[in-house]
Amino acid sequence: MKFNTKTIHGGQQHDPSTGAVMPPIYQTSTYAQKSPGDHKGYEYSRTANPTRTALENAFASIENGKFGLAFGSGMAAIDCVIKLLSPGDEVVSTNDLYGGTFRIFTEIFENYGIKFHFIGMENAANIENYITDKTKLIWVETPTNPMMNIIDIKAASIVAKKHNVMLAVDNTFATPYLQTPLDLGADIVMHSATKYLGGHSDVVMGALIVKDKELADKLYFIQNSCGAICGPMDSFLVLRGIKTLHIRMQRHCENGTQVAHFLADHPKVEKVYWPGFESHPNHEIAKEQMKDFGGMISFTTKGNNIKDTYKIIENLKIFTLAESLGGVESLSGHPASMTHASIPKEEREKTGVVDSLIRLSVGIEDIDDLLADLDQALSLI
Ligand code: P1T
Repeated sequence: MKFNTKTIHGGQQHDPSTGAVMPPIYQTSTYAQKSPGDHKGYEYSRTANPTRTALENAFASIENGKFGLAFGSGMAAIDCVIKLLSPGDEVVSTNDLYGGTFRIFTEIFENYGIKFHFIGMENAANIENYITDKTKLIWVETPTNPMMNIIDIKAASIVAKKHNVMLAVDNTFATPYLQTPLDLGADIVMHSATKYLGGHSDVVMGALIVKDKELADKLYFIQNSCGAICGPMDSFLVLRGIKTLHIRMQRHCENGTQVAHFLADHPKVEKVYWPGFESHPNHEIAKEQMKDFGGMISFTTKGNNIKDTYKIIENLKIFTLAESLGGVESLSGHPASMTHASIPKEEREKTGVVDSLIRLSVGIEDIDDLLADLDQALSLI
């Protein structure tokens, strides 16, 4: 199946009991057994639930993996990956990443004796310099949140394979519409399914996808043992979201392209971070590993004045000022005080997350309305 068919049919079957085209929301915690162990494949909904299974199969299908796992949030999915490790193990992570990921690494897992090296990965060969005999995992986010840095997944996977360490890729910003990291050599793909996979800003969820059975079994064991699963209603919503992922992403990319160029040409805008520009660092790698450039854009205004920044985000009318991204509606965000507030100022400024940075999640509204909205807000400074 091609991608646009997989989003709708991948891993799906009509409900065996009724023929229902969409899986029912199996709102049940438990399942009748005839005799101990004699059941129809389901025992208890922490372990497995048929609506969640349908979604997990869809995750596996769209990412070209074999096994999918759904969690109660993106953070719960990341938590599951790090629980593969033991005290003393080391992780090499990109230094530009979602603030919550930085927080769980440094404020939760460092307390359990896991060591994290945060490094610039614009040159993936640099990763090798931080690998020791204790390194077990390389953590990549690409494009990164919020600077849209591009990391060469194939090059990172060559380093990972050479040193026999796992490569995990947070594919939240790109989605499998734009790139499939497992095909480029990654071992684990992670998503905040809250974002583009769900697509409608109505659910918080996380996902993991792998190809390897042994790795999948370890992750399922942690998922079941620690219990950070999502419920059947949320599983249904994300499954429904995935069915339109390809058409939504196509429009996000079209609108993103126009917004990025509009901002780049605007006299009050200083810098625009969007991987579609030839001048964007690693643009050539983006062209190689992604199908298009997405609808996430960050920018700064001339003078780097926080008052101007606030004026813009407070006065945008169609772009709602809110955390999160990837829904049908356009959002604006202020990473320094919102999504990346958990990263110390001097750390975030090193990667470009300055006080005047504005992040846009360009939605799928009419492009004329989006450009007019940006124009009126920028005219106020
Ligand atoms: O919010 P949650 O579903 O738990 O996912 C965490 C997460 C992980 N990885 C990336 C790249 C993310 O962007 C996120 C969540 N991000 C936001 C809420 C945000 O506004 O950037």
